[in-house]
Amino acid sequence: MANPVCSSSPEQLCGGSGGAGRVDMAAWLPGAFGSSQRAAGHGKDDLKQALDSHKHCASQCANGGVKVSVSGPVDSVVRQAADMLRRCGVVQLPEASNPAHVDSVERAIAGLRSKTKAYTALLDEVQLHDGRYQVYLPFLKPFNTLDILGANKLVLAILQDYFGSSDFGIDHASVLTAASPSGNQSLHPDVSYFKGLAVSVHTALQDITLNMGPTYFCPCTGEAMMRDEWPASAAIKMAVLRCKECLGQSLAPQHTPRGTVTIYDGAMFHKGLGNDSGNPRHILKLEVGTSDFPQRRDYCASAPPAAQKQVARFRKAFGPPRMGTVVAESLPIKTEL
Ligand SMILES: O=C(O)CCC(=O)C(=O)O
Repeated sequence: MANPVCSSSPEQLCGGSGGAGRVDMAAWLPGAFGSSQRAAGHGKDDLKQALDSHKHCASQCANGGVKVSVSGPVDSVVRQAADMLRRCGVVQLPEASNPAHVDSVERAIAGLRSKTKAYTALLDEVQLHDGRYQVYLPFLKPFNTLDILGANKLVLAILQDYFGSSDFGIDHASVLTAASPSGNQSLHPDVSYFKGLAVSVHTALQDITLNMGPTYFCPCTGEAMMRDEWPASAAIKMAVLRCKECLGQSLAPQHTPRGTVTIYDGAMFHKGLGNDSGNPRHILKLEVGTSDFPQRRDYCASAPPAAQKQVARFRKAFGPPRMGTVVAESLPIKTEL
């Protein structure tokens, strides 16, 4: 039998209580919209307003796009990018990584691939599904600088603005590959908690077209930290999980030029689309979390032991309070796995 939440239009989700195919989400999340009396009476109005505002936000982000040009005064670029990330959950910075830089990243990855034993030890074919895999990067030259991982000064300043007063540090770094063919993933957040705890920084290592299955986003999703906004954002999250589709407009970039840096909050719903282009899609993936969140989340628990060892080295070098940006230069650099 069809799930009543998903067989309802988003309007119906908010519109009724108990009619066929209609679900009163205020009743569905008892107490979420204030006192129980209020939830029974007016909670659905609050939710209707929140859903309208969510849909408006998603349309603005999907139609207006989430790109911020990196040219112009740095302070203004940083502010615009962090604002876009807060508002839409995702921001794209075309040309944040220049062609020469992407060339050097590619050379370094080719070097790693040529060391078959080390590459195989760092390969993870378990955590990413539907034809995707990742190779964790070793904490070795040239991967042991933030710049090569996609966190140049501009990206660091955006992260600093986004995380505000919270400390933040690296979670892990890998190269994600979506082979061709690879399937359409199901929508998921990377972290099942609130916004503002973890972000992904993806650098496109090639021009990514729609048939290469770019990352697809449900803009403006993710649980809010603010007490007033939390119930509605949690209800929307539950509805997306049940419906397996964005409630508002989705965003699938038609073309992501090589060198584009995409930053998104891990609480936002997203998925990799299917790749039937005949070419693999490669992304440099850097994940960053606040304070001890990377340890608590423990994303790498099922990664190969050699990968876990490298992740620990990255976390030690690029940990809180500001991704090791003060101490990184003085660290001894190991040259072997
Ligand atoms: O771009 C993709 O293939 C999706 C990546 C993804 O979902 C993830 O890294 O969590």
